[in-house]
Amino acid sequence: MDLAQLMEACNQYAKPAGFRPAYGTAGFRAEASLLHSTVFRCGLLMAARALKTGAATGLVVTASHNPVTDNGVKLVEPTGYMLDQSWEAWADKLADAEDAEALCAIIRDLYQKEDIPYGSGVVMLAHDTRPSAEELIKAAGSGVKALGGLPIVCGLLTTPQLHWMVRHCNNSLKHTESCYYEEIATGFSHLVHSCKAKRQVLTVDCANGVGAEKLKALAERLSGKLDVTLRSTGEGGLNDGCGADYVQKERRFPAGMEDCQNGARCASLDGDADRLVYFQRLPGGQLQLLDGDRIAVLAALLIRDILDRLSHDAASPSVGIVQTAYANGASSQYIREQLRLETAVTATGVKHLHAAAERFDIGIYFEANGHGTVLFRPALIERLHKLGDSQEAAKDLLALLGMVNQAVGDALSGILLVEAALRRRQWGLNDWAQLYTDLPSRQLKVKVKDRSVVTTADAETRAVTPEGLQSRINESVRGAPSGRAFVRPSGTEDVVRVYAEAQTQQAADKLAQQVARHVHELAAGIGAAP
Ligand code: G16
Repeated sequence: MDLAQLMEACNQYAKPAGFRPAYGTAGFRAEASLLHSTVFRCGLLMAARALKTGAATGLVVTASHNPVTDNGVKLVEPTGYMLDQSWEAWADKLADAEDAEALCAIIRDLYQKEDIPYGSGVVMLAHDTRPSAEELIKAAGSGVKALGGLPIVCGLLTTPQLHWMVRHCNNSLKHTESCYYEEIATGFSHLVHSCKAKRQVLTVDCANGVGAEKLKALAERLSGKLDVTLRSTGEGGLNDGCGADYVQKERRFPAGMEDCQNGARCASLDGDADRLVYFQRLPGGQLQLLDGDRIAVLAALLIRDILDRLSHDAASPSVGIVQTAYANGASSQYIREQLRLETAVTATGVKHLHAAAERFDIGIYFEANGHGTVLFRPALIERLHKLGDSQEAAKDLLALLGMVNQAVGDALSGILLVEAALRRRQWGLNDWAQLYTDLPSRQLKVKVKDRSVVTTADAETRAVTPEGLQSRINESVRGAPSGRAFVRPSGTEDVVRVYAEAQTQQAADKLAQQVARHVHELAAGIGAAP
């Protein structure tokens, strides 16, 4: 490490006065113009992480579901997973260092405490469609180079594509973008090759993000096996009145799809294509949402259908579903009572769900917002390869393994998962929707002076501070039939989130509003009370 060179580079990316970046649910996010120093420092961090692990790491410049004026950075482990949580504190320290001198001192400390060897770490860089990406990618590259590392600029990609590439690169597998399409498309083609179900057109709201171009490429690779019509492909604002977050939270038809016909099969991606929700118009005109909870249930049914045909000497592979407190109570009940599968509940954030899903041979994890995937344990993969010579069911599971992104939730591979599962059962959206009825729910956001005053415990189901908030929530919940509510500070937006569900929509709305008022009152809300 050349200290003089490092100091000079650090001086070029000064932190804006008063800016206090903090690693959140999935990395750093803020208004784009504030982020140059943060992204530069993440370049430093990931170059160091590459040296520590002796493998390539990754960095994606994206603010996912946030507005186009924001940006952010997601950090990728050599496994393709999110940055190891034990390093989040280093990310925070680096990002928050006041000046170049303080920054260099933290780097020295990092090298010493983590016993980092000197050398040149490889960091793969990608970005979404935000106009601020170009400058921020330059900052990330400068950070990597300032530690003597090698930035590999992969260009415009979905976040899950970069995660997939880093994982494949470190496993010495082909890891180009076209190999990504090839692998997930091959798995899909295998799973649907003998399906008799009539194919249905899927209309996809691409949130005016990177997913439009990449889904088009995937559909071309599948030449006619997947019929998609793309909307919000870039003509409007990113995530503006469209996208998975909008559809899931607002329960409204996204821009450009207000005219979708009753029963037409529709889906929404988010800005970096790591979330997926399905929806349709009901005869009464309302939007029916098929969210991440339902994708998890559908994936479990597909896996159960295949496992029922697998004969083997050893114990049946364990299958489990991981959710968060946002999971609709009806979905959790269905998983426990009808599917009879083990469940686990974690705090929000793929990093938490992913770790919990690794405890099963086949771990399905999905957040209600549509972020998730299906993980296979390495020992099971080995067994399946042995059984695959003689058994179709093992071949099917291996095809599923290739089709679903093992690194992180991926909306493109998620579409293939849903379409394959529906086609193999000869199901339409109604069959899927009829598995259970969601409890009515409502989500609200409350702006407060400092969201960090709200802290939680028990997988975010209990507010620890501010004092008195949880007892007020309990009191409100008692007044709502089948009521449940919780609050938590967002890790991607400057708000406190409120979730409520109850037996009727009116009761859920009322409960959410009451809880939002408690937050506003006890956590120094900004503006008028909700
Ligand atoms: C990110 C995370 C998700 C999380 C979401 C919302 O999604 O990857 O795991 O559910 O943020 O987090 P919060 O409620 O803390 O704002 P994305 O799609 O925005 O990257």
